[in-house]
Amino acid sequence: MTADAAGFSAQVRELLGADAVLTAAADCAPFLTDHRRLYQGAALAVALPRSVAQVSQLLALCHAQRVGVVPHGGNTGYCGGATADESGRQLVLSLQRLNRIRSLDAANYSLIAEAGCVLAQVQRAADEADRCFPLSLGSEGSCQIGGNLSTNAGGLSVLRYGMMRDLVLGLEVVLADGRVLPALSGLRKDNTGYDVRSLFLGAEGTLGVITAASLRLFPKIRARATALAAVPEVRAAVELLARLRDASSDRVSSFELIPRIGIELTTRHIAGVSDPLDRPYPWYALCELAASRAADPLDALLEEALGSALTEGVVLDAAVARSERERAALWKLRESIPEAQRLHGAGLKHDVSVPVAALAEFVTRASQWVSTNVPDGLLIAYGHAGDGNLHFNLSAAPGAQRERFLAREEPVRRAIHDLVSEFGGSFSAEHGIGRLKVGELERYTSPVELALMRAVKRAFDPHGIMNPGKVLRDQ
Ligand code: 2HG
Ligand code: ZN
Repeated sequence: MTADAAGFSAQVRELLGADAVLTAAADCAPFLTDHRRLYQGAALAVALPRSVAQVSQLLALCHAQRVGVVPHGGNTGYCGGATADESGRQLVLSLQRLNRIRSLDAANYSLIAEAGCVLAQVQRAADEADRCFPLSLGSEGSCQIGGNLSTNAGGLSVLRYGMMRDLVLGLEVVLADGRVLPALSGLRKDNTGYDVRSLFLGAEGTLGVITAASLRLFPKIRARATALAAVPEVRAAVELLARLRDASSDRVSSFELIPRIGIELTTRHIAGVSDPLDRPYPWYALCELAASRAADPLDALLEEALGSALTEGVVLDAAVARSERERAALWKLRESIPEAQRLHGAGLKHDVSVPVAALAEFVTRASQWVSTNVPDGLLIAYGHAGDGNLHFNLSAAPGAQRERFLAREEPVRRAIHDLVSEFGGSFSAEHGIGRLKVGELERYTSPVELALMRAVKRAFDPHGIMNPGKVLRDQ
């Protein structure tokens, strides 16, 4: 650490207390690399404030000294949004000690959670009050609410409840200069000018640090019906989704597309995963209906809808979960795909969305491009088909040379994202921009929108100290 860096750390220590500032390399290491190990950063220190007042004092100090601040949650992001750069001149600000559920108002169907609360903790608090907080992600046991808000997280029940943005009633944010924006309203209606709060959602900590949020709750789910339906093609999956929405009075809570290779990889690499059907099919849809009324006959509705789809060739076969254990097994199969892909070896990820009605044509055209241009690649396209969001990922095919395969990253990304853009889609449906997709944002966003984003950034963070280099490049 340089003398100057040591001086800064000493000031931070004075503000927060010695036990809230990490500087030793081994202590800082877990905060300096991202979940996918794409980036390796360095930092002046890692600060672990315990209160909003401490976050405010810390930002005022960083603002005065022009020190870049990198907010850090559960570190489960896919785009390096929480990793400091390599300069060693930024401060990592972990929110993990701000982890209280401040209040829960069952009658208002809302709760206030601090940014460092783990998502599962919020789900549990809601459940204990006979309510449901519906955001659901593979990483819910470790991701934090602040990160969910800052990346506008999506996940497995967006179809029914929306993205994190849709689940927010109010926010408390510490601004770049240390001022606190107290906007923790629990109101559902509040038409009072610009929606300033919404700018922090999805901003990935580039406009301020979210310290708490007032979140929407829903009736507790007491009935569920879940099935894995085999379908001949993506078009049939989209047709099945429409039928299920119709037949269930729109009670479809998840609809996840899984390709055959997804079943092969998970059954091969993940202990306890098995194929519930007795022969292979090209595609599958994991469908779930959910209702708050325990007596709702969801199983019957699902079976009836699957039965008629089977008769008409929309569905080829289906496994309906008969117990909570069987349901968990179906979800394990789906949720293990990213881990199975990681264990399989080198991978290229694309988190794309297109209008749901265009999914089938997009998959056909993008798959054709991959098979012609990436013969050593294995396409693993899966995900939230109900939202038009696919993880259009590639892995190295058996026998492929790893380095050669990975060297194609840029042209593959370009071709897939260009095609997505042709379909009016998004190159980042739910994983955000972070550091990884800054160039993509510049390429695919209209100059007018980019200019507005830059103006917002300047207005909120005139000295560019908030998560520098994320979302927007330094100007
Ligand atoms: C999922 O839906 C996650 O499982 C991860 O968003 C996607 O690994 C991926 O590409
Ligand atoms: Zn996903």
